[in-house]
Amino acid sequence: MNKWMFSTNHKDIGTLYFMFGIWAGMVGTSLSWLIRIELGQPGSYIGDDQIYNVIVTAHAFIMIFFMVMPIMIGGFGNWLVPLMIGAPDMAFPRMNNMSFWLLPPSLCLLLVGSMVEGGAGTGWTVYPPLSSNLAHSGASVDLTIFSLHLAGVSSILGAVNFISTIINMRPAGMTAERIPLFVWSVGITALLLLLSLPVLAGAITMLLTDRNFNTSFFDPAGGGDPILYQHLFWFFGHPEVYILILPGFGLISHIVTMESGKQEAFGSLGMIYAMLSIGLLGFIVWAHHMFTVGMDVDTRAYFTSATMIIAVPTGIKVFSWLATLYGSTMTFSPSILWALGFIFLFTIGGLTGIVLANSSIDMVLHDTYYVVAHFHYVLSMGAVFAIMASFIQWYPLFTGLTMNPTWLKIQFSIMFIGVNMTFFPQHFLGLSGMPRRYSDYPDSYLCWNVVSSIGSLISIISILFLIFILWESMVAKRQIIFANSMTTNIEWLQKYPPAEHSYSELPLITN
Ligand code: HAS
Ligand code: CU
Repeated sequence: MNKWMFSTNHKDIGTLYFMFGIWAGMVGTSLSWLIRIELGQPGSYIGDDQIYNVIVTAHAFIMIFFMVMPIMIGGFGNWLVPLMIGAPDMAFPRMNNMSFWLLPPSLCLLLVGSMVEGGAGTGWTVYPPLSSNLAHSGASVDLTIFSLHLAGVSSILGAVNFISTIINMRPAGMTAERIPLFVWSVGITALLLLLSLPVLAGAITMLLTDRNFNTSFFDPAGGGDPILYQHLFWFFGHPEVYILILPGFGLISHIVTMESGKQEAFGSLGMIYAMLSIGLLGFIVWAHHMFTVGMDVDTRAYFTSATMIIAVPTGIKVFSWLATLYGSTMTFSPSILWALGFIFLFTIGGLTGIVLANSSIDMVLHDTYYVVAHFHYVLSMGAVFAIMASFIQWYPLFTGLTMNPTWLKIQFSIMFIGVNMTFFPQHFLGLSGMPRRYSDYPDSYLCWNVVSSIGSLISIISILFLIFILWESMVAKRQIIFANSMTTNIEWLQKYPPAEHSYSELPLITN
């Protein structure tokens, strides 16, 4: 155990991230279940609106910072980036260990913050004045801020590590356009983290001093401005949503390429430029989250236009995946099912994003369930489906074992039904005006809320089934030899290793 905890090996650390992320995912899922229980019937179930808001807040934080990011960047990034560039390990292996071990204390602070003194019911955006010491006296919000500081340090160190690894530890022949797409996606993600997290850190530090040391950065009574906080938060927050999806883009590119039996993704140079454009544009659209603060019409026009332009590089990604699949013989293996699910449902989520980008439409849809539906399509069916596809695709590499492919396909079908049943009706609720972050609603919203809650139960059942499939693969100790799925065939894995190209024979760049 000790050997493992202090390991500097990228695979061990990747595995630690997976275990951490899966555990956090279970906590986050439990919280989402509480939300859907509360909203599955009219009237109050929990009986306390502050507690309801605390649950919503913790759900979002845990899913974003302790589930998706650790699994995608920490888990897949650590496992696959060194392998794909043929490096022996990450550039700073001991710092890599520290990045991981900053997360458990961060999660503890977050959970303690939601359990003491009424909890932090601020939403993941932590807007003042709700998060100031008048509306949230007590230690909860301070603990949440400390939690974010630690998670931020962890991510920044991780980002430095990935950037150094990718720039310095490639073999001599691996020029930029030959770097595998997943490695590109992690590199760009790391850059976004490096540039956006310090802004969040600054904002929450200012909030901390407003709360505890009588500054008034965000308090008009002292000459401050709460809108400043929103600008700072979303300058981080919007790049953050691309941080959550870009590694998924990279993973999906590899799965689609491998499963169509091709050597390279369609338009892989275009894919690289598309990811770079998404990363760059992600920094200049933040105020589309703030259309209702009373912006002048020109600013609204700018942020609407800039936001909509992101559909172009994202469209390049979607159509390149489809073009990669084109002409290949479909295997319908579990991982390609998840990847196809990703492409389809992420596109739906992206299109509702374009709808929300129109500032005049957003005036009515802001803070309604339409927004909740949008971001769950891109996250619960985008980021999570990419994670599922990849975990299944690379499980034989990680463990040497295979999961039952028939069961995996059944599990995919159950989850596909569950998530769509949960989140599609939320578009209707939003369009008819149901606001987010309330624990109750008028009876006219009952029907679709019941459908949504039943859907969430179906998703939870499918996750339990996945845990069973995982457990079964471990007790059966089924080695990767001949399974009826291509992805679980070791010979096939050897023939087509996770990297698009294998450069391991080439000499390392040394400087
Ligand atoms: Fe978003 C709110 C707009 C992508 C996550 N987003 C959120 C929130 C989260 C989130 C978590 O402009 C809520 C934050 C909170 O707590 O308040 N989002 C967009 C746009 C895109 C987008 C334009 N979002 C994402 C991704 C996320 C994510 C990726 C995480 C993984 N989002 C918004 C806006 C809000 C917002 C508003 C604020 C709403 C409010 O009021 O609070 C784009 O990146 C999506 C591009 C993808 C596509 C699909 C594929 C492209 C194809 C090409 C053809 C399409 C065309 C468009 C030409 C567009 C196939 C035609 C348009 C038609 C409608 C047919
Ligand atoms: Cu945004």
